[in-house]
Amino acid sequence: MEALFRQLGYDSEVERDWQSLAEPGQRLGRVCRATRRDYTILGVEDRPVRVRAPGRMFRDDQAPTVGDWVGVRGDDHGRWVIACVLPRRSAFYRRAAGRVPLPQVVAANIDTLLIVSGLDGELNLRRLERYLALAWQSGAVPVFVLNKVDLCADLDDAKALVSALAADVPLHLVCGKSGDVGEIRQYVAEGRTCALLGSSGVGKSTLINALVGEQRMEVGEVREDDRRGRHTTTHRELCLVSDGGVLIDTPGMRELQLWGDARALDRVFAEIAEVAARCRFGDCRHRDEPNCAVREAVGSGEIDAARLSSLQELFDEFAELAEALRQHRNS
Ligand SMILES: Nc1nc2c(ncn2[C@@H]2O[C@H](COP(=O)(O)OP(=O)(O)OP(=O)(O)O)[C@@H](O)[C@H]2O)c(=O)[nH]1
Ligand SMILES: [Mg+2]
Ligand SMILES: [Zn+2]
Repeated sequence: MEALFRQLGYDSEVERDWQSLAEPGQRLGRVCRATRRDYTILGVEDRPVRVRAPGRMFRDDQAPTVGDWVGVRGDDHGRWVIACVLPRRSAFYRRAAGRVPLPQVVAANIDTLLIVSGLDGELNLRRLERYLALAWQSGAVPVFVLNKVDLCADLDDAKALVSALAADVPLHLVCGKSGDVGEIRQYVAEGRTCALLGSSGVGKSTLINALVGEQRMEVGEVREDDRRGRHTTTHRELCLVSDGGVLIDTPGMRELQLWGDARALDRVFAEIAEVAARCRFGDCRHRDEPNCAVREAVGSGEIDAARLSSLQELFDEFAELAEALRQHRNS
């Protein structure tokens, strides 16, 4: 059990949090799978156990997620139920579907976020910016992964496009199909947790299988019509790598609505934030304000116009979220 805990990432911080929360009879484990109110937990017994979370956790927005450390206790019927969730060290949130502004926590206690794209089609740079806006708020470190190098005619071009987007984010080109994933193995180590994020069909599960060295995750064909939402991976799942490390597979996310604070955009659009310091107004949105240094820089070619419109679009979405939250609180 001790080896399993180490592999799951148990360390002095988890130990300290657990000691301050644990009540007699409770046991500690880590959520490896979550579907609605059913959870699978590792570490409680010598095999994965199925547990339920009490309804109040969902009402209070305290629902556990994959990657969470949880305390479980036995109920009157001899079944395990989740009693508490340990504080999260990091968490990747997006806005849940629906009109009411609510967060959905995709995965918790992640060290590295592998944001995967497939090189079999056009790279969606605007979507990568959206991922980064959420990633920089998560507390985990984002890494870009371009998969399917075997299907790309111009790797240098793809590389240049993505590194121009974020010079401070590591970028790796891999081939899940042939198992050529050496570059990302550095993030998989004992006590470390990596989550793979990205659209359906980019090869997240294929990469996990290559890293684990066996067919642990189901892999499916790339679908022409992603809109029907038939993704191969349908739930989030944490899996252990035999020589150490934890990988979290996620279903392709079609909608990646923003959650959190617009300030995250300063980091995603660092080159614009730098020039914006010279705009006349501190809260300049670079639209029709006078003496706008950013619009001037777009005019001279110093700043890419597509980057500015992307920033403005994400900013508007954050503003809309803030307004929805305000109305929700007042209702
Ligand atoms: N040519 C090529 N195909 C790949 C590569 N990696 C994955 N694929 C294929 O891409 C398809 C989708 O792979 P998956 O691993 O199921 O993709 P996913 O990202 O997990 O998709 P969802 O689970 O739906 O989110 C499969 O047919 C894989 O065989 C690669 O490096 N090269
Ligand atoms: Mg998958
Ligand atoms: Zn401006």
